[in-house]
Amino acid sequence: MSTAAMPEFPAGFRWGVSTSAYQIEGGVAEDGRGPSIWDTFAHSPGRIADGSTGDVACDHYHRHAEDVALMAGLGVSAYRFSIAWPRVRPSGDGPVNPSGLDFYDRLVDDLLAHDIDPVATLFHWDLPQPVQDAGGWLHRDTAPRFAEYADATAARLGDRVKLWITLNEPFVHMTLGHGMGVHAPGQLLLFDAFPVAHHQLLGHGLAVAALRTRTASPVGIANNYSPVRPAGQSDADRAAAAAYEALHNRLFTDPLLGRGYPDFPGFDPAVVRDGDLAVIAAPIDVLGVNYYNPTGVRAPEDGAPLPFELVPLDGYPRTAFDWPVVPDGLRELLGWLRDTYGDDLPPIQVTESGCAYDDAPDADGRVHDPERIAYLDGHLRAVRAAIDEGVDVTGYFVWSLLDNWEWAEGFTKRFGLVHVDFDSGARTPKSSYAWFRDLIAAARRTTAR
Ligand code: IFM
Repeated sequence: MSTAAMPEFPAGFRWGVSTSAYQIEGGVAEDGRGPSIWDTFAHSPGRIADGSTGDVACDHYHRHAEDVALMAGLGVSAYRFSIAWPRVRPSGDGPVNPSGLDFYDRLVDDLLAHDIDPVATLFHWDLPQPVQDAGGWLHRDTAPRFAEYADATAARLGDRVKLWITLNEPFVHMTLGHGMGVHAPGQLLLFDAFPVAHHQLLGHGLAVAALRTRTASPVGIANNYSPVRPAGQSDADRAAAAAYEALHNRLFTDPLLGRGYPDFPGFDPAVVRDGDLAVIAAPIDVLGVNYYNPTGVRAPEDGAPLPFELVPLDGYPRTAFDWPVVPDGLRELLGWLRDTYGDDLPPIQVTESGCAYDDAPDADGRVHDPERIAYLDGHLRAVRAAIDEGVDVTGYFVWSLLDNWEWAEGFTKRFGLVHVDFDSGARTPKSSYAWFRDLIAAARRTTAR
């Protein structure tokens, strides 16, 4: 970790933390919430590493006031949470459930009372099970259903949410959920999962239009990106890297920013109807960027089903997820976005950045996580360097406020600034929490000068 002072950030830079509904809320059967695909998946034997579910998770549904107090203690200016579609419209297309919205109404008011901007994500993978039963994102009708849910949510919260994010990481939901079957809904369709990309994007575009009628707040989407590193300089390795870049980094961003779909082997344009691309390219105010690590890629063996093969990137420290820690990859990525999309690129907020380590309380009950401090320090310096290089980055959200339920990994991966005892629910701020608190306080002092 650098010993140099953290460089100053621009005035108004948004300091935040991120979470998502199914990963922290629990309360899955309360106040009219219906089942989501993640309830179904987590309760299916063999799907989750430790056999756990999100039934209770961090019990945030009941402990939200304590969690907002933790955020206030941290001094963040924004909190990015997600709204559970199955709380708001449990059947997907039936009546809106006002009790479900009550929960978010209280949360938003509490955040505002603590001077924290509510940043709401509308879809972080917890599709109502009835929508899945009707075809889910493979089916075009899910797009207007999503826009109706967005409309109902913004009708209630549109006057107070300060930034709307339509979808979180639609690439991950397509590939892990529908291509490879390791996330809900557990489908193993490989390239036949592409309609999931198009229908999510169509849902995004329709939701943007709905949100614009309900709120004057900015609207965006959160994509995850990974700078692609070819294993060698051969034409074959470079072609493989370009194919992976089209899939991971451009499939969801080219059409959003008005460029249509990139060329990608296997992409079936038959699902794209006249007018869809214009809906998808509705102007957005913010591009959310989730970054964790770069990806190494080489040419596949002859006859392999994919046009690339992923290879480990050696020579870097690794997180508990075995992900390489490459802070400069974030600077590289932000520059790539600026160079690739130029004037079409809206201002960026880094909507997720963080790391998992096996953090545990010591004999005194304190949780020391120096690796996370080094990780965040490095990634914030990378953001600052990108700003110096001319990229318009206006915020940074740590993933995550709390240790939480990490999807197929269950409770085995801890990403929080705050340790959570998953038996008792007790929260213990880690040393990274104090570090981030002090960093925000110092940034506020310098930008207030
Ligand atoms: O926990 C996830 C989050 O839900 C989406 N982005 C990546 C995080 C870490 O895996």
